[in-house]
Amino acid sequence: KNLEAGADIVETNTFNAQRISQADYSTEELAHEMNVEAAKVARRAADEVEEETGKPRFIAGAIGPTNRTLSISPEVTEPAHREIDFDELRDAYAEQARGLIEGGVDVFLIETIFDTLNAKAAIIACNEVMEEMGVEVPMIISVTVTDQSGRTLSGQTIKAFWISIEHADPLAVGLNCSLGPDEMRPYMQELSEIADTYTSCYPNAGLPNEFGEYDETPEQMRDSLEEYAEESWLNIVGGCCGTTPEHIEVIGETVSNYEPREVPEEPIPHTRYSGLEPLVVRPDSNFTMIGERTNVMGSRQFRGLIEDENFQEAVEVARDQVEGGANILDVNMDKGLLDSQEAMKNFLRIIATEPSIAKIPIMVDSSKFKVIETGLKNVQGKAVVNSLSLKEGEEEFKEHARTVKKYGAAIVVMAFDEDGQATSREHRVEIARRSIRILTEEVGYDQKDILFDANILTVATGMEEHREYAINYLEAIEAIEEEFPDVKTTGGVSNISFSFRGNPIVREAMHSTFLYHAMKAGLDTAIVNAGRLTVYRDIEDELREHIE
Ligand code: THG
Repeated sequence: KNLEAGADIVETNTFNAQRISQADYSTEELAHEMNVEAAKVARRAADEVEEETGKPRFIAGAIGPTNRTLSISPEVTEPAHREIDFDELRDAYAEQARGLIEGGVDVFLIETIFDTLNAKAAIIACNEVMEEMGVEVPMIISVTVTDQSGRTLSGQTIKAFWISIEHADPLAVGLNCSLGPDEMRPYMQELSEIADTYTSCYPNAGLPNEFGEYDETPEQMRDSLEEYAEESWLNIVGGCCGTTPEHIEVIGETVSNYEPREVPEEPIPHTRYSGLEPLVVRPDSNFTMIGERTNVMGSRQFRGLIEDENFQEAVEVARDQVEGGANILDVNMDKGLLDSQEAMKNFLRIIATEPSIAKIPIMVDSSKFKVIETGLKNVQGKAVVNSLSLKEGEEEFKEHARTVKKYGAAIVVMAFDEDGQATSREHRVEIARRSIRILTEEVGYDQKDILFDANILTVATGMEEHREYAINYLEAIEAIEEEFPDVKTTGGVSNISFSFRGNPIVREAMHSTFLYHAMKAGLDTAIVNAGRLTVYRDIEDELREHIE
């Protein structure tokens, strides 16, 4: 009936046809079959109407959010608890995607997204299944906002949502379900401005009434959606809960009088990350500060709290970094006896439930790739991985970078290679050149998603060969910024002063002096103790001269 009403695309009736939702009815073993059969039913109808009318019809495999969420704890007293984990969800989605492909869908429709981490699991599942089956099926990714805050249920803004999933390179991104067409207006406008792909919108027929029914008539809904078409915000339009073939017919007739939206080219041409909120690094943005203290190797206090599993106090360390001006939060759990994977998972889950912290993007810091991947499975936004390098050779570097890319994260690359840590200016720049070439040409990374760390090494150790470490770093930064303007440069500033441990006045003066010169050399971001940097001009002259 929807096809006869003029729909070009119909959805399969598979919104909850994965084993997680089906477990509520003990029908989880039927999940695969449900998807195959649902796709076949839709396929048959679409093919019939296509034949009758001579107009091509498509079927979209509906992949719902499931009834579990990866970013929210159902237990108020246990913020690290989740009803499900990333791998379980990904596997359930994969089973569904396999069935949908077997049944013959033309496109995946990952829809009604209320938690972006669930959506990331679905995206990875679809990509893995396509690779396994040797087919390509485009994706439409459709989010839902729950109230007038314009955020998803798990707290992300629309822009942060887009930044978190744009790596999927979807055929279209859009909004569905939600409030009803009037309330969706500002969010649809925003999405259409920032997405460099097609946009879609299929609202409910208004808000449900006290009986859970939807009252908006076809004409009412058409009037709202006609405005969207007039404003050129849409490429794909339709109806969700409460809409009937009549709604579809009326909407279709009206919007066909308008030109579809033109896809903008690179609407956000800058480096971008996200937490619950977006972080777009424009040329005129302030310097990007990365908070270093949520690092068990970098803070005795934080390590003690994590070892004692005093997560409540550990969260305060994170909050302190954010309040001190951190734009990104570095999290590192690499400590001998600690179960680093478990600690990374738990801490990231807990801070995910603290909006004042979760608003900023996370830097997942570990020297163990397993811990990095665990981190990526527990962040909703577009994260930064810290770090990869050529230390173990090109093959491992590429393999790890490919994995990180699946999660849509940016990468810090350290100036390390098979010969070890680069200390000369030339070696640092050569590693930058080689790693950036591999990431962009062989792995498909955008330069904007690479951060290069040319190694801030400790000076004033008394060792002759350490004398030029700082100047070599600054010169390397200048050269890398010149050659790769889109790549971001970074570094751990507090490393410079380890030789003055126990002398915080000198250390803090060294940090801000070094940062002052590094910023002049073009440094874009730095890992620092946010909130504890002295102002360069306030440093006593004699001390500053010695440092310089
Ligand atoms: N590059 C990249 N990542 C990094 C580093 C880098 N991550 C870790 C580190 N280096 C940056 N972070 C810190 C954090 C803390 C300190 C130094 C660097 C520090 N801590 C005091 C100390 O060790 O003396 C801790 C004192 C205390 O216990 O409170 O100096 O270079 N990509």
